Amino acid sequence: MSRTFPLEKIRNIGIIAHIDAGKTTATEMILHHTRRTYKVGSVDEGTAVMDWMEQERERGITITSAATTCHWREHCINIIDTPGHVDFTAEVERSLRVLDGGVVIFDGVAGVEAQSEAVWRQADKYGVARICFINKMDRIGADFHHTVTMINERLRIKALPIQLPLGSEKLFRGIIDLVENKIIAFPDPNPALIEESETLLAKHRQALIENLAELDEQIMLPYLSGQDIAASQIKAAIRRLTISNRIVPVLCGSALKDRGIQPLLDAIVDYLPSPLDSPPPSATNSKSGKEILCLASDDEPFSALAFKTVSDLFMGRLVYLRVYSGMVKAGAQVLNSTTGKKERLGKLYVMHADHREEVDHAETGSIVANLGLKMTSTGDTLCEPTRPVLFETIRFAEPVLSMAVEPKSKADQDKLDNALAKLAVEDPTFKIYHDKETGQTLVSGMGELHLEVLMERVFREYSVKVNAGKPQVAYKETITLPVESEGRFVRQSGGKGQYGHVWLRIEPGERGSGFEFRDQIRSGAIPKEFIPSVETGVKTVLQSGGLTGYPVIDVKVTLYDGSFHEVDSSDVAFRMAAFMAMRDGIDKAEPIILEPIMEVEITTPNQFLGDIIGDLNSRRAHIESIESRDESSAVRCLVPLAETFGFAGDLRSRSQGRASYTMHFHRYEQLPQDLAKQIAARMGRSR
Ligand SMILES: Nc1nc2c(ncn2[C@@H]2O[C@H](COP(=O)(O)OP(=O)(O)OP(=O)(O)O)[C@@H](O)[C@H]2O)c(=O)[nH]1
Ligand SMILES: [Mg+2]
Repeated sequence: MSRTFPLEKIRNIGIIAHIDAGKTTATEMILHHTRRTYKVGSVDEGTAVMDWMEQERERGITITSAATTCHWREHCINIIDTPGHVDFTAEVERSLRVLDGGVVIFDGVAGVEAQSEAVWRQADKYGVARICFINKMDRIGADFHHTVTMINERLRIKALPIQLPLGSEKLFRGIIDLVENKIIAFPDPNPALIEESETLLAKHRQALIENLAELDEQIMLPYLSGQDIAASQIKAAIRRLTISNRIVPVLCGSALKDRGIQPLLDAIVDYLPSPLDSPPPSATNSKSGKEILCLASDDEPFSALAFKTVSDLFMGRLVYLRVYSGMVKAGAQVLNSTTGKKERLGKLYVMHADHREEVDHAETGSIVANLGLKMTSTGDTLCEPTRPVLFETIRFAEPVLSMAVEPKSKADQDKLDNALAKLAVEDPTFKIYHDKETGQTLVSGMGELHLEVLMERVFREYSVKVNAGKPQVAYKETITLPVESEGRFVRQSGGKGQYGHVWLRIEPGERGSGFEFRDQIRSGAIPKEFIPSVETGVKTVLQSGGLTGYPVIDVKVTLYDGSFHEVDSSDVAFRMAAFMAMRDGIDKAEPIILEPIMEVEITTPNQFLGDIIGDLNSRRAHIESIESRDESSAVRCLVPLAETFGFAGDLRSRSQGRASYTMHFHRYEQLPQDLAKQIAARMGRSR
């Protein structure tokens, strides 16, 4: 097996941004220029190749991240186009986890919008190197410099323009390339503009070199000694600084008008990292727990992370993999080190949105899909059985909204359960609960659009008509006091008895930390084989909830003591003992109810501002900032999700339809006492 492309010529990149910034339009243009497609796909006409799903084409938005591969200047670029709508944040999370670089797209009129900031933080978490593309320079109100300032201020990164727009709006006539020291004029350039741009070029190129000299020694030395600095030296410095996340180069253009796309492709190749430039992912030996250095090389043993699964009604289950080391052949046997089970890889494919191109092997740095893995889920590591390496799994946000669903026809209950289960496997932010007391099926997700899209899929893909209740806030519980709690499950009724006994330390975790389980049994007080059952018992209680029945989150549980019986101990007995210890423990640990708080950003003409602020105040909003620019203002605030129902309609009527807003999940916070009491009274269950 030999490589088609040397590793240093691979780029794994994501296109990320706020909704409607132009990610899919830019990706379609990239596919066109790299001759992957001959006809340019259009979001507006419902022909975008990357937005292949029926609902994406009808709604004109991206819902699911789509992968594709193209070639530019003898490099192989694997691209994932992600959705911008906040409800589909899991698609961005899983993509960023496996990518080396990102192209962040901004709408040149709106600048840095709320969701751009959110995806920026997600990329920070994974250390993904980025370049910025200020899009829509053809639109009225487009302002390159204002957007650069916003990137510097809001995203707290040094944004370094390596291009300037030549004119803007209707007069967007070209791009000034500060690195190559040239002007790229579009057809029909304006001579006066070109003349003016020569002065701009000289001034801003000097500023670029000064900025680089401050940050990079290899530019500083020739700069101080007054030497000329070649474009190749500038490029090398920008590459070093981008890969180490010290700057972001900023480019501009108009994806819709096909302006600036080729320079963008050049920048992807020139400045974004290859798999060799990215630090090896943190990995441990799944048997010994010791750290492993997993180098990006075909000569290393195979390792890969499963980051997405898709159920195809006809084909079966596709599992997307990012290969971190080694090579693997289709059909090979691999170890799933997360589950500890061996599995056989079926066929391997390179994906092009929903089209597959079969390949016989996958090499280091590649992104492929597999058909044949039955027991591998998102976040699992696959590897060569002789080197059982385990990568960190992917953490997804907790769903914030839930609603009751039932089939329109009772006969469809099994079909509905099956459809929901399949969708929940694909989407880790979509969860299903069966409420034993009411017999209802509850589904929860990231927002109204998320749940609506999924219920539509249940109908279109699984042919089940669904009655859905009104979306409700998905409250959570957590604890506020550390406690120690004992659980003993001992039964002696003739024959073989039951014996399980645990001591748990239950502590509050940081907000957003989820659940952590630690095993501190050292002296063999409980045999190793029963520890997973203790964890299962703990999780059961967290799922079924504390005082109100809402799931308990942000808890650290340590198993530190207990005892066992040679004959009577069993998995069930330890699960029950853990269950009892947790139930008691949570009661003693002063549980509280948490509610989801949303970050809302509203843009409104100034004359409606007062009225809108009044409305926000009545919704328990906390106003963080109000920024005014020309005739309009941008309000950023935090509002409990429970108070946002009907907000869209109110905003429309208070502003004659001229205000707009975006909203995304911020964090869980304690519900005020009076409201908590009401909910506890409504939901409280007797034990
Ligand atoms: N004027 C102008 N409109 C653009 C440009 N790029 C994209 N658009 C338009 O902006 C809208 C959104 O474009 P998309 O490419 O779907 O944006 P997206 O970022 O993929 O959106 P999501 O995937 O839903 O987050 C479409 O109507 C495009 O035609 C541009 O450069 N100029
Ligand atoms: Mg899109």
